[in-house]
Formats: sequence, structure tokens, C-alpha cells
Amino acid sequence: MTDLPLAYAPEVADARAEGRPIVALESTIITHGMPYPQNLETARLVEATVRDAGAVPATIAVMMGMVHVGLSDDRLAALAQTRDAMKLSRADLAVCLATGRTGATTVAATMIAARLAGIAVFATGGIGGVHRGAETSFDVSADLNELARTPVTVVAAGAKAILDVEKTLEVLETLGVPVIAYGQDDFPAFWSRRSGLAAPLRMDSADEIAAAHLMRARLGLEGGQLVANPIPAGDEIPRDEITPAIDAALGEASRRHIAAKEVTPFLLQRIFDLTDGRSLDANIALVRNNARLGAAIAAAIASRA
Ligand code: PSU
Repeated sequence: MTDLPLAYAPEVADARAEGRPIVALESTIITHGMPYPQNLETARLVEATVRDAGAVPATIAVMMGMVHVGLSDDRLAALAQTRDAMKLSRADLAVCLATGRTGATTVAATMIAARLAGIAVFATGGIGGVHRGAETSFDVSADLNELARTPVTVVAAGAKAILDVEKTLEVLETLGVPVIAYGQDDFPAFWSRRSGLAAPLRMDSADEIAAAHLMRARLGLEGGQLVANPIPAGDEIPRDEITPAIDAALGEASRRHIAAKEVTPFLLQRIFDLTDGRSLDANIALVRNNARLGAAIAAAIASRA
């Protein structure tokens, strides 16, 4: 494993050596999910949240031919201002490394990097999924396939409500991915606590989720777990309030023929504009909430391992 192109931040290297809990964090949310400077402030805040919850944060990004597992504050600040960072998934990770470009990792690429680094838990905002109209566009995020193949527990606030959440759940079921709602029966919808769709599984403690993670490894099951953690009640934008903004943004994306990797960043930006920034406040709150739960799960895995 020594010749892997991985560069560990000192605190992550120490935590690995000592078997202390680590939570992987992605970087597409920084480069493509939020505007500067809120993206940098949020990235720092999420790292601090993981530390306060007793784990070590490892923000993952590709720079200078290496997958950085844990970023120094200088590197984080540089990444947050990089306008042409690649948005990396399974398909383009190796090309970015081989050509020395700067790349931000999506859920899929962060899972790959976390597995290579021996990190069991990864916290983010919302996974990619099946886009609306996928029956004609075939636009399905590579995140779903990655959840089926790579054994990392991903904590997210469900799937972004810009997606076809029902079809996203169907595909996850087909792929054999455990979708575990945390503390409620409903699958959460990112900015809102409820999607109106039941999650296939429910768990109420980080310890049980850790036990299920370790049990999958004992059984030799490939693929990860999706833990769907609802946004805190005080921070949510209820579904009937966010829906008009989502519908307007989707209409605009279709009129402007926005496609492929551009769709999610475009919609997030438009919903930010249409809600006067309220969607960003909710996004920050839900990511921090996921970082806290991720730290608790990582701690429970470390204490059981
Ligand atoms: N969570 C957020 N904001 C984001 C993302 C997650 O709060 O921008 C990113 C993740 O990197 C995820 C990506 O993998 O959105 C999904 O992109 P796509 O729909 O193009 O697969």
C-alpha cells in the first residue's frame, strides 16, 4: 500500500497510527456546492465540528498528483478559491492525478479515497442520485454505484430534493445499498426533514450503525451504507416552502440545457438566489449535523474494532 498516491495531513497520520476515529469529508461541496467565502468558512466549521465531537477530520482533494487526506488550512483556502477545479468521480480521479491538475472529490471519489486510507466513515451534505427526467436523460449520479461497491459508511441528509427521490431509493434498493434513516422512519430530503417516502431501514444510535458497518465487513459484503440523517428541526426549510424554488430552478436548467456535471451546482446556486441565501444556511447546518453523527459512528467503530 506504500506506493499509493496518498498524502496524509499530520493529524490524520497520527490518528491512523493510533487507531483513533477519523471522519472523511469531501471537497466538491467546497468548489462546486457553495459560493466563496462561505465555502471556506463552512469547510473550517465542519472540520471544527468533527474535532469537537471527538474525531479527526480528513478533508479529501487532489492536488499536485496526490490525493490529500486531510488538508492544511493554506491548502483548504487555496482550494476554496480555485475556480477551475475538476469535479472528480470514479471516472476521472486517475486522469486528474496523472495530469497534476487540482480536483475536488464528489461522494464517489471521496469514498474511493477513504477506503484506500482505511477510513470507515464519511460525512457530507447530500448524495447525488437519479435526476428528474432520468427516464429520457439517463442522468444518474455515479455516487449510487459507488455506494454499491465501496465499503464506507456515508452520512448524508438524504438525497438532494432537486432529484427524483423515489427513483433514487429504487436504484439504491436494486444495488443492495442499505439506506438507514437516523431517528425517524421517513427518508429525509436535504433541506427538509421529510421526503414523504419511508426509508427502507431505521436506526436510532451511532453504536448500532457502527455494529452494522462491522457486520458487513465480517460478512464480506461489498459496498457501503447510506445513513440518512435529517436536518435539525430548527434549521429546516419545510417542503412546501422549498418546492417552488426547486421547481423554478429545474425549469431554468432545462430551458438552458444544463447537463451532466453542471446540473447539481447550477441548481444549488439558483436555489440559493431564489431563497435569498436561506438554502445555504440550511445546507451548512445539515453538513455540520452529519459531521457530528459521523464522528459518533467513527468513535463507535474505533472502540469496537
Ligand atoms: N452535498 C452538498 N453539496 C454538494 C454535494 C454534496 O451539500 O454540492 C456534492 C457531492 O460531491 C455529490 C455531488 O457527490 O454534489 C453530486 O453531484 P452529481 O449530482 O453531479 O453526481
